[in-house]
Amino acid sequence: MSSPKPPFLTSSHWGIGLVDTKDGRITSVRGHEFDPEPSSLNSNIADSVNGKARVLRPAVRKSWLEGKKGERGRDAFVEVSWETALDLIAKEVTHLKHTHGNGAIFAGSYGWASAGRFHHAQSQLKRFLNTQGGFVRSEGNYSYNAALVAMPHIIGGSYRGHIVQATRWTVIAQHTELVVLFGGLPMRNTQICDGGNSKHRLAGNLAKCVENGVNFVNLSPLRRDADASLAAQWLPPKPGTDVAVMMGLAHTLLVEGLHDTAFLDRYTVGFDRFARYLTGKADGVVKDADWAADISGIAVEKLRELAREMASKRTMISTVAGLQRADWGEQPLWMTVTLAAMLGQIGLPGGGYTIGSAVNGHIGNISRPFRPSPLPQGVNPIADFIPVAMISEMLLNPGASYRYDGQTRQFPDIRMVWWVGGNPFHHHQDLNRLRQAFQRPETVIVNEINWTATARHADIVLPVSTSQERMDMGMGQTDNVIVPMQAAAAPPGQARHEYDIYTKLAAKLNSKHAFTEGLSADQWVERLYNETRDTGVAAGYDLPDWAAFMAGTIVELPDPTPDQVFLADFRADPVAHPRPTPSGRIELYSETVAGFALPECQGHASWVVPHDVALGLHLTYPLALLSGQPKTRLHSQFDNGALSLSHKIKGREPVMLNRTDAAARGISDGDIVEIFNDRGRCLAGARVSDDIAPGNVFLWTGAWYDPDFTAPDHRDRHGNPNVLTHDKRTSAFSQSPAAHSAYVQVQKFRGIVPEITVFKPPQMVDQD
Ligand SMILES: Nc1nc2c(c(=O)[nH]1)N[C@H]1C(S)=C(S)[C@@H](COP(=O)(O)OP(=O)(O)OC[C@H]3O[C@@H](n4cnc5c(=O)[nH]c(N)nc54)[C@H](O)[C@@H]3O)O[C@H]1N2
Ligand SMILES: Nc1nc2c(c(=O)[nH]1)N[C@H]1C(S)=C(S)[C@@H](COP(=O)(O)OP(=O)(O)OC[C@H]3O[C@@H](n4cnc5c(=O)[nH]c(N)nc54)[C@H](O)[C@@H]3O)O[C@H]1N2
Ligand SMILES: [Mo]
Repeated sequence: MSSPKPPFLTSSHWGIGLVDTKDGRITSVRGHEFDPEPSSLNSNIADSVNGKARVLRPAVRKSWLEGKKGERGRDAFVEVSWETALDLIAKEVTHLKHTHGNGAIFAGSYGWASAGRFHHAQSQLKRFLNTQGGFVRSEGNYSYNAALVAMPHIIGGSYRGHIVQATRWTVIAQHTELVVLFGGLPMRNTQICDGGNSKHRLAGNLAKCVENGVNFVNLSPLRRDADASLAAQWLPPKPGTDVAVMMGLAHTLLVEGLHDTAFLDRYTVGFDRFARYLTGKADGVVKDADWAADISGIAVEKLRELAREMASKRTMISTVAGLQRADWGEQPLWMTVTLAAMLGQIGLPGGGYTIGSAVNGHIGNISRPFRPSPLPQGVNPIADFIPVAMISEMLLNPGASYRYDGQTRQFPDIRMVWWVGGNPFHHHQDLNRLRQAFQRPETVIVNEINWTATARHADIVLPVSTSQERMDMGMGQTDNVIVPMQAAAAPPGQARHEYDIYTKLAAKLNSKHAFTEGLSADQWVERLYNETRDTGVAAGYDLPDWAAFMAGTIVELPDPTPDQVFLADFRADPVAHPRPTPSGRIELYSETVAGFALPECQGHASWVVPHDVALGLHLTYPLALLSGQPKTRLHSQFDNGALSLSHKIKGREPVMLNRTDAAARGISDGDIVEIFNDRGRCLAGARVSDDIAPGNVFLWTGAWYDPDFTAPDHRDRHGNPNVLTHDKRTSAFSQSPAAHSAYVQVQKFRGIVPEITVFKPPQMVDQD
């Protein structure tokens, strides 16, 4: 096979990239002409992979190395050889297996890692640990966990399947008159898709909607959660009140006889139970438009008008996943389905609902005709798992019991945590609590590209390559292309491919053949491609052979379902195509869920007041904190890259606040502010705007957590919202992350603005 020449092809969660190099170093990554609207996130890569924060050598926390406790996150590190680092790990794994068993190893290791089918960080770690007797895993994700647990009870089947089957925007452009957006349709979020987003199509599809006169209503605290081109009517609800808004709409439909009783009778169960609740017969509270207006702050006439308009037009309801990353996040899901069922347009072209419209750029835009082969992970002999967002809870409460999806379960007693391809000190809620939790295990191992806060909280840090530095094959979760990924540069310093790390470790632990099956990394990529090609050829597609593929072509496959309408088959014939629920129908009331006997979850959509409001914390901390996804990067990845840095204000992450809230606090655009509540505090840079409704602040996620241990509450210098969010999760129904429900106060920061330290490595010392 001829070796590829620059620019090298690569693939990332935000799209295909062309990598330029000079003297063996990556100098820039740009979009590919294949994509008409390439994401600008590529421009973060070059500076970051060459940045000061890069982990260049294996390192061990000094106290841990000396057998002392110390404090994770504060201690200095000692750089060691690979041989020493791997010997230490082999010794720990052996010790744990013999003393506590593999059930004491947690390798849930949640996170997005990088694109590429073979060098997928979590798959590599899990395959290795499965050759060693297994590990405790985590179940679900931070993106849409409440939907993963709740939707099978409500409409049946897997929620992952539902988003792949979402009604296409091209169908909406043709058939829909009104799109009602709960949480908007933030274009910043549609830049990405897990595993690859090779062609960005949403903007083009939305332009068709506009051309055809589709109307949009944006119910979100952020005006620009609906692109300006949509000319959407903006009705900002108070965060966490969408269920009340939807109930107010539902009540108007009901009392004005605008609901579709024929649809409800034929396709759903339990509407009577819900109606008794809606009208107050069940609990004495009438959930009418006045009630909803009071709770949400949206004018009552607007709600009544909107309900009537929705009933009179072909209406698509779109609810963002962000709404379920909030207190009682299962409820907006159930209420979206209930409202759509009352309108009776589910399964009609351009009618019904989509949940999670902007959770990635493919939803409603494209899917793929067949699945590529993943790296097989082997069999995990340990059955135990935790719901993904219970990491702190688990580490702080070994042996304690908890509820989840109707079950009562027990936490394992974890002694070792191994994290790869994820950044819990970015993604988890209540970082001060996570810091406490991370002091508990005997050993923490982190494989990282950069000295993230998570790496700084480890005992052993292993430096790894990035996807631009290795050969792989890219094919996203729903992408219809296969991308040859070429190694553009060698990993710097002593960074290595994770496959090579586990190969060495497996040799020390007598499982080398089980791990490698005798193949090198590149031979594995070839095997996965050939398996994928076989699947494709069997399905009737023409795919190049391995050598031709790797020599540099992007393979595009046809869209299997361009005219897809969600639940069309169920609507056409509910007997032939029943839903996989106990009744075979949409369950507006679920006996199963009612049987969980959870106080705030009654078996139908219910309104529950968010925690910080119920506790009265919003009286002291009056601003609702929204912490959606960043426009300038993927989560925390490449936060030290050019695009991400260019949006910072004096090095701090921007926080958007309304002009009146800023004026009331003497804050001007560009000021450094302190955001705080009972859980923590951080600095950020003020962006004063009319595009956010009063009473809210928006601090997107992903600024690398940079605690200042000399400041109150270990104040974060940088602007990571998770020092402010709570770790109570949505509810005992699904135990999902509930980041969007925090209340905060903001003040102008009058102290000396500290330097950001997290973009440099931690202190390195010699061993005593
Ligand atoms: N407040 C708040 N918090 C949130 C959210 C929110 O809306 N609000 N959203 C949540 C959501 S939806 C998500 S998905 C999570 C995302 O949380 P994460 O997925 O944890 O975030 P990333 O920054 O993508 O973390 C990936 C890490 O893997 C590293 N990495 C990349 N490639 C490799 C590799 O090949 N090997 C190894 N070993 N490491 C690699 C990167 O350097 C990075 O540190 O955040 C959640 N947190
Ligand atoms: N550029 C970029 N794109 C990304 C990501 C990234 O890190 N960077 N992450 C990806 C991932 S992993 C995920 S899961 C998705 C997340 O996709 P979403 O879940 O759609 O994203 P969020 O940004 O959390 O929320 C969307 C909007 O909901 C609004 N909102 C929040 N709370 C409320 C509320 O109570 N009521 C109403 N009506 N609106 C509310 C906020 O204004 C926010 O802008 O994004 C993906 N896309
Ligand atoms: Mo996510």
